[in-house]
Amino acid sequence: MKIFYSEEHRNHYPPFEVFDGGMRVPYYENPDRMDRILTALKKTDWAEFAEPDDFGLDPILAIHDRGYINFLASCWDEWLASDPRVSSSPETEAFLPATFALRRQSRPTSSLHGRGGYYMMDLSACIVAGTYKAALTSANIALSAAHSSFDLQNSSFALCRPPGHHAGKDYAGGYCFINNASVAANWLSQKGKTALLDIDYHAGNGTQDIFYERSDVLTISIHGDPDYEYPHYVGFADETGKGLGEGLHKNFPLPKDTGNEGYLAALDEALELIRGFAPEHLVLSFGADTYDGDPLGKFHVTREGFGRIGKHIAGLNLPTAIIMEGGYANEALGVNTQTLLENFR
Ligand code: SP5
Ligand code: ZN
Repeated sequence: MKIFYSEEHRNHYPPFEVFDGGMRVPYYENPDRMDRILTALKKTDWAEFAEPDDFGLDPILAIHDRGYINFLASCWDEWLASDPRVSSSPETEAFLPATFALRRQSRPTSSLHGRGGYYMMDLSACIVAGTYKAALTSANIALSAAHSSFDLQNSSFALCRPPGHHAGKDYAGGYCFINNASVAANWLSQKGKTALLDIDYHAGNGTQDIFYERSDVLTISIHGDPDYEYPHYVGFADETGKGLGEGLHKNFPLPKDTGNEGYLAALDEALELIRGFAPEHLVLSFGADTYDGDPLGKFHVTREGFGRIGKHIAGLNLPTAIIMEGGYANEALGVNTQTLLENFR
């Protein structure tokens, strides 16, 4: 299996994020996650690593707002220039706004924080010097996997970092800046009917927003019910698409303590919907944070569960671009990812 990866992500490693209650904690979405996956995959006899190609900004601007991308591009330099405290010790700093545009107030304002609070949804998509380039490279990794899956009509793995599924047209959040899976699915949708299945523990709010009114891409997300879980406001069962996209989005909000059996029951329903849609391509947003031991999740999927999940999805027999999203139990991340991927060889 082709696995697209780049070392560029290492330059995106914010020194902290902020949890509910205002608590600064070490950034959960860290470079070690990639090392764990790399170590596991390098031991297999089927992983074929490749660098991503550079597809330029066009496929990204097909999904994201130009003002938002400009903000990502210049944010760090502006933050550095704005405050002597920041420029004197940049390695302990990250850009984060503390005032947010409530219910999408109508426009960003020109100051850095006036853009920050408009283009961000929370306090965990921290921007540092290497963030923009890492996010662009991550999108190129997803696009490379999509191209490869299309050209070879088989499955490929995009080892993306930072992840993408919480990022919308014009906002960052939940460790995500550019919606890698959406960029890939949008590219594939120009080649043929495409479905996007999101199995990260958290609702794929960004992906949902991006395709909500589109009829050419079926989007499905299986996740912790937003009634108790982040991202709190998106991912409910009654959100089914709008306009031309009505009926082409589906959420499976699941209760706390969902284990293998409960998870697979929802997954099988999702797979039936995908079969009914009859796509030519699948994009799989894969997060391993449904794992039993994940510090940010409340499900109990086991290693064996990831094997079964992979087997059921691979049973669709579709060329699949598998896009890495979350997963924070670093010690188990390599083996869980490998176990899922093994079904797609
Ligand atoms: C890509 C992805 O998986 N992003 C997830 C972002 C989740 N951020 C919010 C975390 C809320 C943590 N709640 C505290 C649980 C500590 N035990
Ligand atoms: Zn997640």
